[in-house]
Order: sequence, then C-alpha cells, then structure tokens
Amino acid sequence: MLDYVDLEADLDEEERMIRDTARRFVEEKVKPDIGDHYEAGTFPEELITEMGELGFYAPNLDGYGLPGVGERAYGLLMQELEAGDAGIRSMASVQGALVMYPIHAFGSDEQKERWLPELGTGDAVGCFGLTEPQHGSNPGGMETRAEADGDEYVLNGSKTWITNSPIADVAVVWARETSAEESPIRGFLVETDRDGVTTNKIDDKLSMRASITGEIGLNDVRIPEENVLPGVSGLKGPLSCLTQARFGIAWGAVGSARDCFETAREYATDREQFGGPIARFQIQQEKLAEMATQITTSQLLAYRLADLKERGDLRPEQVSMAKRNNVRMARDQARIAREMLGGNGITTDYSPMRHLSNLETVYTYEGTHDIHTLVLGKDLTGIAAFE
Ligand code: TGC
Ligand code: FAD
Repeated sequence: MLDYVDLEADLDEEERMIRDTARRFVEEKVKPDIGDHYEAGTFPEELITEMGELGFYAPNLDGYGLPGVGERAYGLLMQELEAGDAGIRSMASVQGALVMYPIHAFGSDEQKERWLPELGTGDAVGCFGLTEPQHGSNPGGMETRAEADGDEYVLNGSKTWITNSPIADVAVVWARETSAEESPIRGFLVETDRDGVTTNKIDDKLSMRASITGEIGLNDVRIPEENVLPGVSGLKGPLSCLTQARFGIAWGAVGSARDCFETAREYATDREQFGGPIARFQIQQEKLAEMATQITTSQLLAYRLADLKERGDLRPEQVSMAKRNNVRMARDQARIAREMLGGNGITTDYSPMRHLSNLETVYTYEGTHDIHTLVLGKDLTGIAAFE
C-alpha cells in the first residue's frame, strides 16, 4: 500500500489499530459488493450498525460511549473508508461530523443523552439539512423558517441534496428563527416521523450512487422548544460542523486516490501489450510517478491538519485549503488511473471510474472547489469576493 515517506513509522498503537480495523472492514465488507450497489444505486444498509459497532461514528468525540480518539486516528479512518467508496465515508462523515458533532458541541444534556448513544451505534441515523433548492453555496440566504408558538416551534421550508434523509430518524435542520429579533439561524432536531415532514429520495444521480440522497420537506412541522440546539446561533453553527466534515474529506480523498493508484499499478504490471507489461513503458511510469507524488504530498497536508486540530490551532481556512487541494488531486488522479486501465477502466469491475464519478460530488459538496478558492482568497487578501 502506497506510503512513500513512511508515515506508518510515526503512527501510535491506537492509530494503527483503527486504520487496520477500517482497512479490513473495507476489504471484507465493502469491496466485494460495492460495484453492484453502485450500479443499483443503493447503499449497503446492513453495514450501518456494523460501522457503529466498529466505532466508526464520531470516534474523535468523547463521553456518551464515544472513545475520544485522536484526530489523526479519525483521519486515517476516513482515508480507509473512502478507499472503499466515498459513499461509505459520507455515511460516517454525516453521522459523525454533521449530526453527532453539533449535538455534542451545541446540544443540551437531554439532547446528548437522547441521541448520541443511539447515533454512535448506528441504531439511529441522522442527516444534516443546510442546502436548499435556491441556496447552495450561499446558505446564509436560506428561506426555511421556524416560528415560535407557545412552547413549540413551527417549521416550514425545504432542504435538498441531503445525504441519508430518506433513511434518517433525525434531521439537524438549520432554519431562520423568524420570531426572534434579526431572525438568527438556529439548529433544530427534527424527528423525521413528525407530521409534516417528507423525505423524498433523489433517484437520478450519476455520481455517488452508493449513497442515499434526498430532500427534506417541512410543512407546518411542530417541534417542542427542547429540540432547539441551545448552544449556537448564526451561520457559524452549521459552518463549524462543515469544518469538521471537511477535515474528514481532506483525508478521505487521499484514500480514494490511493485506491486508484494501487489499482492502476497492479493493472499496469499485469496487462501486456506489445509483448510485455504496459508498466515497462515510460509514459505509464510517468503517470504512476506523478500519482504517487501527488498522493504523498496531499497526505502530508492531511497529517499536518490533524496535528494542528489536535492542539486546537486549526483554522477553517486551512481546512478549506486541504479540502480544495486533496479533492482536486484525487479527481485528477482517478481520471489518470481510469485511463491506464483502457476499456476495462470504464466498468464496475475496477474502482477508478467509480471513484472518479464519486469525486465529482465530493468536489461540489461541503463547499465547492470555487467556494474554497474564495475562502482562501479572502484569507490571503482580506477581501471577500462573495460579498
Ligand atoms: P461569513 O460571514 O464568512 O461567516 C459567518 C460566521 O461563520 C463563521 N465561519 C466559520 N466558522 C467555522 N467554520 C467555518 N468554516 C466558518 N466559516 C465562517 C464566521 O467566522 C462568522 O462567524 P461570526 O461569529 O462572525 O458570525 O459567512 P458568509 O455568509 O460570507 O459565507 C461564507 C461561505 C461562502 C464561505 C460559506 O457560506 C460557505 O462555506 N458556503 C459553502 C456552503 C457549503 O459548504 N455547504 C455544504 C452543505 S452540507 C454538505 O455538503 C454535506 S455533504 C455530506 C456528505 O455526504 O459527506
Ligand atoms: P451552486 O451554489 O448553485 O453553485 C453552482 C456553481 O456556481 C458551482 O460551480 C459553484 O462553485 C459556482 N459558484 C457559486 N457561487 C459562486 C461564487 N460566489 N463565485 C464563483 N462561483 C460560484 N447539503 C446538505 O446540506 N447536506 C447534505 O447532506 C448534502 N449532501 C449532498 C450529497 C450530494 C450527493 C450532493 C451532490 C450534494 C450534497 N449537499 C448536501 C449539497 C451541497 O453542499 C451543494 O450541492 C453545494 O454546497 C453546492 O450548492 P449548489 O449545488 O446549489 O450549487
């Protein structure tokens, strides 16, 4: 497995254990069937509780049965899961970074006790509702609203492109509290079996096919005021969840790129043309050399990010740089790996085309490549181009 600058040597026992557990899980439980799931447009739902039993949901948080492992161990987990499929990593990212994290960081004790243990084991599934049909890159324009009515809130609006909404038990819905002064954005825990909630599935995806995506419709949905996340108000609530998830994506992208590299390297040494393996041609060697170099440098960025996060010094802009760079890298390398496999490269028998197609989504969600460019532009110049 590609580890060109021997990062393995610096891993501690816990990090190796988590990495190896996830790698074994992917080899035994994901890789055998993921091509079929991809073709069918289904998620292997039987893995949801198994992933919980293995501790794949928010293991970097502590309390409520969560182990509080280090950030590098968490990153390695995301890397291994995405080496299987970005849809599997998305399951863990959404459940952990986008649902458990806000409850852990901003929730009441009752909310934590109600949800964190069940979400941690995968006995409950959560989703994160930020994007709306008319407000994707600019969530600050959201129209979904929550109106106080006695000791309840009434929610109206619609969210779209929501990973796992059709199978979720609870949605973290971000909405404007229109009954409060200045209508701040607040987080609401909405059980999906409440009257007025619909979660239609989006069926026509050509990317991220082994992942369930849907809408959330909210039509006069009444929730008790105890379901409001008390600890945060404003856009920084959802954006700080995104920082957690983007950190995992920066690591995950390295995993999908590495799987593409390993597939291409093996294929190039096995496949014979003109009387010998194609790996003997300099053009193919140049491709492998470039892939290995790009994967290694992206991996180093991910490792550095984990160290900064561990000591509490990580800035969201640094996460933007890594998400932007590593996902673009993975997308470019997946295309080259696909090319090295010739015609076989466009089938589900091999992973690169599936990874490439998934990476179109990863390039777009959690802040598009363009948006992260502008985040960096603002950080570097002090001028916000999106205002
Ligand atoms: P701006 O004025 O810059 O910021 C508002 C407040 O938020 C704070 N902040 C952050 N905090 C934590 N982490 C971040 N990354 C943060 N970025 C900003 C900021 O300090 C400020 O705080 P305060 O206290 O001053 O109020 O906000 P803006 O409206 O100008 O927007 C900036 C912009 C464009 C970068 C932001 O809107 C953005 O990131 N847009 C992209 C939207 C996005 O990423 N959506 C993702 C939806 S979820 C998803 O895709 C899940 S996929 C899941 C899967 O399957 O894996
Ligand atoms: P738009 O914002 O309309 O952007 C369209 C194009 O315009 C992009 O190329 C963009 O980069 C560009 N653009 C926009 N603004 C600017 C600008 N200021 N300057 C330059 N270019 C700009 N969301 C959730 O809330 N929860 C989820 O669980 C979730 N899961 C998802 C799963 C999948 C499979 C997909 C595809 C998306 C998911 N999303 C989710 C939504 C995702 O975050 C959005 O698609 C993303 O934020 C982009 O929004 P948009 O699609 O509306 O594109």
